[in-house]
Amino acid sequence: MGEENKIILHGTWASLFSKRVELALKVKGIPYEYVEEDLSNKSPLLLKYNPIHKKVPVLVHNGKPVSESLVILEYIDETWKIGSLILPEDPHERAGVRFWANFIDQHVLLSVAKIWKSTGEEQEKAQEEVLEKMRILEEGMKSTNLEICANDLGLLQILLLTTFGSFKAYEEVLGVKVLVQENTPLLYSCVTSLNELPVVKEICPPHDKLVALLNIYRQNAFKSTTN
Ligand SMILES: N[C@@H](CCC(=O)N[C@@H](CS)C(=O)NCC(=O)O)C(=O)O
Repeated sequence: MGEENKIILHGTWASLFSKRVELALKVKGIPYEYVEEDLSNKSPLLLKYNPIHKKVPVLVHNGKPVSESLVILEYIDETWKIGSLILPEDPHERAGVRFWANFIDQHVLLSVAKIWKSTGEEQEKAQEEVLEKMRILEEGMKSTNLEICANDLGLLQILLLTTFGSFKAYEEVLGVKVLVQENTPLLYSCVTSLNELPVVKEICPPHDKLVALLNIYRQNAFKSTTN
């Protein structure tokens, strides 16, 4: 890929949304330049490329920006017809994958965020909410015959991995489990086996570095709800 195909990703190393895009680019074998953003001091380029949300990730393809991780993943799939597909070809299957991707992106993540902002009984309630949504997800994926555990990294695998791949670090910081084998055996085995793929190991942040940062997030998230 030459200058006519210059790809730059603005992200941050611990962002699950940035990791979605990194994983998709790696799965497709697309070379890219990576710009690490400091979210406490966003670069003028990030503000220029994503003036509405001012968030990472932003993919810049030949100078043209694309924002919002799910939009970027579809853009990558449609632009580079190489490697494995992120979304299935069949329109009905695509619709099913998009439905569950939105469920993870909106409902599951919302409940996970509640765990970060609570303690004690409130946190237990939030954990049960996550576990319930995971059960719905597992049943839904089974009944729509979506191959969640295939070794190809499609959209749902990418979302599951980036949401729950670092579940051990989450548990260490939060003190409660977010991915429980007895609750959702299929999702648990899917995430743990995909975690072993070399391409996934490449983008995984080191456990101790992540735990240190998540501890800060946890303190800040908790502080902002008690102030
Ligand atoms: N819906 C967005 C979420 C992106 C997002 O929340 N990015 C965070 C980092 S994890 C961010 O840039 N936050 C900066 C801010 O809120 O100012 C996506 O899917 O790309």
